[in-house]
Amino acid sequence: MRKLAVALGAAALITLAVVAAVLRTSGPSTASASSHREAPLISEDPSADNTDLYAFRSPDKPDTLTIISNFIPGEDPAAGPNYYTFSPTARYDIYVDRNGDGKPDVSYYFQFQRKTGPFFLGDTVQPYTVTKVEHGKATVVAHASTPPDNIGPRSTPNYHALAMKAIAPLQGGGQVFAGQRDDPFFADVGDIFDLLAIRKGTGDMGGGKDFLAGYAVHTIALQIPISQVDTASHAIGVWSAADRRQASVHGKGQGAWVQVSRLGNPLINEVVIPTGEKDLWNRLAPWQDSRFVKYYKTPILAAVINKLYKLGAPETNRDDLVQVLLTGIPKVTFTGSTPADELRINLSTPVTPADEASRLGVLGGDNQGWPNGRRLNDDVVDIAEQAVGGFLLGKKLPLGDGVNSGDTKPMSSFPYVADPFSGADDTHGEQK
Ligand SMILES: [Ca+2]
Ligand SMILES: [Ca+2]
Ligand SMILES: [Ca+2]
Ligand SMILES: [Ca+2]
Repeated sequence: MRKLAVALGAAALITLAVVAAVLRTSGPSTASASSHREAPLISEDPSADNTDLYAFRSPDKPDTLTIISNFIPGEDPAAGPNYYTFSPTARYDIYVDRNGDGKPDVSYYFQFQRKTGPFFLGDTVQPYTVTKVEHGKATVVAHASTPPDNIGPRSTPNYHALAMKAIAPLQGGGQVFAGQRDDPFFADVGDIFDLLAIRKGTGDMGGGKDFLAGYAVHTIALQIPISQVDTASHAIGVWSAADRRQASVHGKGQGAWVQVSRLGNPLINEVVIPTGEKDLWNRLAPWQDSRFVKYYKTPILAAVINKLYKLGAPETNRDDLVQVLLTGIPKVTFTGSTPADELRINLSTPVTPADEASRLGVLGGDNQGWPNGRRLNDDVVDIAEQAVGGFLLGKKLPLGDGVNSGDTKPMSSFPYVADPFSGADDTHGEQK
């Protein structure tokens, strides 16, 4: 790893800068973001590509946990007539680990159908089932339908009301939503992949461009009573994945499910895992993450920051990153000694009122927010850059990408993620 970092000389930097410049002109559909198109194989299968995962105590219902898992990167709302849908041949998964072993104790599986549309149009309303597996027992806990994609005022009038009608109850308590939403992730993608090129100062002074503005994703949102997943320490881990079936060689029956994408903490496969292992990482489960610990201990991102800005970010022995990202913050999100990439959250941390929340979460003196869960407004790019810069070791560098919030405001109630822009509006990544 160290060798690799040193080998990243000026020529490599220039090459990457050129790549970033190309990305900048072509928009998020070809660019990368939190976990949008981050690995070679999954970038060929966008409908099964996890983009971002969020987990937070619901601000309006603090006795519930909301988990939001987004898929399908860079949806241009105007991309008809076969608009974006969940894949009917994929299985979308949300996993909860209650005992810190990197294996699921409660699993939710989402499977969607696709209907034939009228005229030359696709029908984007998708019936789906939610299956909960716990103690080896599978129960269907919801039959529901997505709203249509936000096509325009003639096809999908009163879009907000249409979308809200698609919220469905979960058997046993809680609710569920699945369908197109605005991508809540915000980042100056061009800059990040220009090796943290920063448009202004060291990055925490604004001036960035949100490359996800105007683009949508497909959201799966679950809201469940905390009592169903709580533990003695109140710390749990969450991750999400997508599976496809293996081909059946006998031509009958169905092959086994194979995981093709996963996501726990933001930006892991993106900037921690080296390119040659990104496809492997997507196929493995959190309990298998010990093989990747070395990349957290000696993060290439720190080497790159130093190369570019000579900021003296610690490049080796980063047990602080191993702790925060793989086993949890001591006394807050610690789930045990098994290194596992999970989005950890302490379910007893009180909800921070919206006007007191910091976009920098725990790094900004707010007890909620990534890496204690992740809220829609958390500025994970700035948090990640500052953490890699050595924040937890006392080296507080004002790093960031200059984009401090998204182009839409989260809703105050479930499913919280804002309505997508309509295809007819055709915003194409314009700044709002
Ligand atoms: Ca991904
Ligand atoms: Ca477990
Ligand atoms: Ca957005
Ligand atoms: Ca930012």
